[in-house]
Amino acid sequence: MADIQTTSAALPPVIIRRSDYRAPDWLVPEIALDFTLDAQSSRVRARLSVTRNGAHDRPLRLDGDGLVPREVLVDGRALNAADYALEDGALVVPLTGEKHVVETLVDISPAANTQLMGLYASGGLLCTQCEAEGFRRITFFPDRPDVLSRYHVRMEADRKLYPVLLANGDPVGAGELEGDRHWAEWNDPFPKPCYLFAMVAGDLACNADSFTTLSGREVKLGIWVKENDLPRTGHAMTALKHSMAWDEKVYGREYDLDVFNIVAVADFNFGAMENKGLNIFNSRYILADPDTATDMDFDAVEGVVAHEYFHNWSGNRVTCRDWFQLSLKEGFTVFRDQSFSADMGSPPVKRIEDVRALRAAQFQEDAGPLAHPVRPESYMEIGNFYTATIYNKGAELIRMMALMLGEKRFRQGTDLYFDRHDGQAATCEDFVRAMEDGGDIDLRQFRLWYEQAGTPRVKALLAHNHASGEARLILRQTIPATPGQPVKQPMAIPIRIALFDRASGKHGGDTLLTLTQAEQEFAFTGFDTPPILSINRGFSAPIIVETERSQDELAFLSAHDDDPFARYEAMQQLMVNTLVGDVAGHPLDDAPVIAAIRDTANDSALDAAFIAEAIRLPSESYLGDQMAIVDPDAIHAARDRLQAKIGKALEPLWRDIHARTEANGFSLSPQARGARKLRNAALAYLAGSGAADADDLAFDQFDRADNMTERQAALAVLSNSSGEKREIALDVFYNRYSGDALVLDKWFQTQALAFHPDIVAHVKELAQHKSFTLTNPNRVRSLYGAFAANQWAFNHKSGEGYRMVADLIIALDPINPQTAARLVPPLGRWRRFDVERGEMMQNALKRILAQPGLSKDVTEQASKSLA
Ligand code: 0A1
Ligand code: ZN
Repeated sequence: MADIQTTSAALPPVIIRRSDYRAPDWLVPEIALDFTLDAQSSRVRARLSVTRNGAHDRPLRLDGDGLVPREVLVDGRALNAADYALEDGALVVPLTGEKHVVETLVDISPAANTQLMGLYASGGLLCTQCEAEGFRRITFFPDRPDVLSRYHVRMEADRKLYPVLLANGDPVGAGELEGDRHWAEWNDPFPKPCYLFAMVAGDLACNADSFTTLSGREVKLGIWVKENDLPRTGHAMTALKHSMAWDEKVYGREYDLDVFNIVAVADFNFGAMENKGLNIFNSRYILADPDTATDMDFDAVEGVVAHEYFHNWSGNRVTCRDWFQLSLKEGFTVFRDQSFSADMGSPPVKRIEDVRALRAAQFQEDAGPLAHPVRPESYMEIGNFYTATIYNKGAELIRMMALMLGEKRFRQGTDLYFDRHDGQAATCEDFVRAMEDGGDIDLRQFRLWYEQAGTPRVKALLAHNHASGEARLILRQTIPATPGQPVKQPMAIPIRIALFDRASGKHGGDTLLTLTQAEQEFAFTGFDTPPILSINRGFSAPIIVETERSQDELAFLSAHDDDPFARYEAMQQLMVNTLVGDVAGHPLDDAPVIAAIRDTANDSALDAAFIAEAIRLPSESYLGDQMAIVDPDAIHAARDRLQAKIGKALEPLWRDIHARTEANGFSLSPQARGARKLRNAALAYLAGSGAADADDLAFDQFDRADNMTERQAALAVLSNSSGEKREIALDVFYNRYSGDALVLDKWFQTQALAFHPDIVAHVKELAQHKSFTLTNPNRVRSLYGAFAANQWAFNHKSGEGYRMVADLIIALDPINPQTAARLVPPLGRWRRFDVERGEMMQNALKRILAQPGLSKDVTEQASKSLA
């Protein structure tokens, strides 16, 4: 059966509201699923035990998307078509009793499913993706997270094509059938919502291992991949075992089934999926070895494996009542995976990376037409709400509560949360209440963080009185208007500060202030001279801080702040001031920036990874975020100029670093990784300096590297260059890795992120390249996602960038609306640019909206972006 799209822009968009929540009319305590699998046409028989929930006379409504019922039976009796109805794809069955068994039979086509939601085919595998609303593309069911069922699954398939048959829970039987077919049965004892259902059939090899839980139960672990990929699964397996041990130690959470399986698939809309006992991953978050994965990729594998594993408690054992509560599982789980990764590596560097990601994605979202609260009030298509706000800002909310409570009381709160809500579909409010009850804190005002969108701005003014030795800190908060929320109330904002004495370079202690009013004053005594303010240390709150600190004061903090995040932040601010001054035509002296970079790079007490972070220039898009109207060309030019100056002024230092960080053999140790990061930063500054031999140095690094971290960084440097080595390196790279999809993605991505005068033409050519395809989301993102993130290139004054991305969205929408919709937000930033660019972006959005049969996904994003 074809991949029917049942919803289209032709119908008036249905808006789902949080305030409309109503408990389900019917519950489904048990479901038995019977699959006869085939790529072209699979048969699905579902047997649902349903019970009426409360006193009402409403019929049973089973969601469906593109399904045609071949049979419908109630308590074993076949119904005629006149006995049930189909409404918007859903099957509506009138029932008279309190309990019934309802059976349906449908045929679906995995091979025709290009949306990658429901049951689909990927490189010879059959696999599922059900979150958020994919289960309704497999069978008729109340597809909402507050209907929890026990699943019994039988799978039958060709034995040669699909020798491995996996589903949630524990395996309970398997056997051979005639005609070279076989079957397997799986049973999941934990009631779960249907978005956590999963099944995989394919020819897979297994990296098998085991883990003994705290209470001594042995869990069989399996990472299932294509045979060739087995050698690249070791890092993921180590990460899994570390995650299991960490969750026991830090949260007291043990794994609960006898098996835990992970499958890697090449075609996947998002990162990975936490299906109970059977996580399904985008292969880019499983496969890693030094030759094909960068250090960042290794970290991403570790972080995503942990994230999905942690969902077993924060998401599966305690799930969400409705999709407005998505951040209940996602914010908390991101906070858990961030804490885990910090514990596995360097906490300061991890915090810097996380804040950079938050600012790049979430702050921009919060400042634009798609801004929404961490707990949204309404949506058209839930697939559009897997956002940086739900995930990353949601994690910051949990982090703030953890900070205010302290380690012990936060743990009391989470223990209470898991105890109270185990086996339930809960709400964000339930989480906050557990923090209050378990941690003994009043979070009444804090709840506004869940309700109000927009990044709070806090203005800090520090006044000093010589006579009294008093320093007064005045903090003023404002929260900008966002769509549907013109007026905001002051929030409870935890801000860590320290006041430094200029002479000693020290401070008298770190203080946690909680700002609760629009304006508040805090007094500190004992300062003979005006102290220097270190504020929002550790990035204690997800806010924008505005201070009046001079370049001298920032330089002081760049050298003395003992909070690594604040020290990094001071360096960044120093550079931002210089660059924004240049763009605005009020250039500042760049000597303090150059001196701070030199001193940081030479500070032997600092580790190399931190140095590499601290000396890095702010991104062009972060600089744009600091301006009222973004001028992409001026920003690009100013950043180039400063990079060249730093490169030239410190050329011997960069040469020295580059030479002395060359490793003799590969290692994944923190020292070796730090050295690579610093080496790549030095190479970038050398290239920026315009040194005559920069391309040669880059090519040499590219050629000799025994790891992808150095090879890709060198390729990135060469991609910016107009010299002859550029093409040579790109060809060598392509030919070497043309058989490896994940590395080819890097080839596309590196070029799309480049600063090359012909970048727009390059991306156009790449879109026509024989290795480019619209059917693989990783490939689409590696070219168009990267290009749209390249501020200078995407916002080319010709408008070519906007046109190309709009064309892509239009072409991709009928194939994969979810992935197409995720490329819309860059076009929605039109208010941030000059009138000419703004008009071209709006025209691109209008052109998209004018397409007949546009998906609900793209319709929602494009219409909100224009508003
Ligand atoms: N719950 C997953 C995210 C996810 C959501 C939707 C998907 O559909 C394509 C896939 C994954 C997570 O947070 O990891
Ligand atoms: Zn998640």
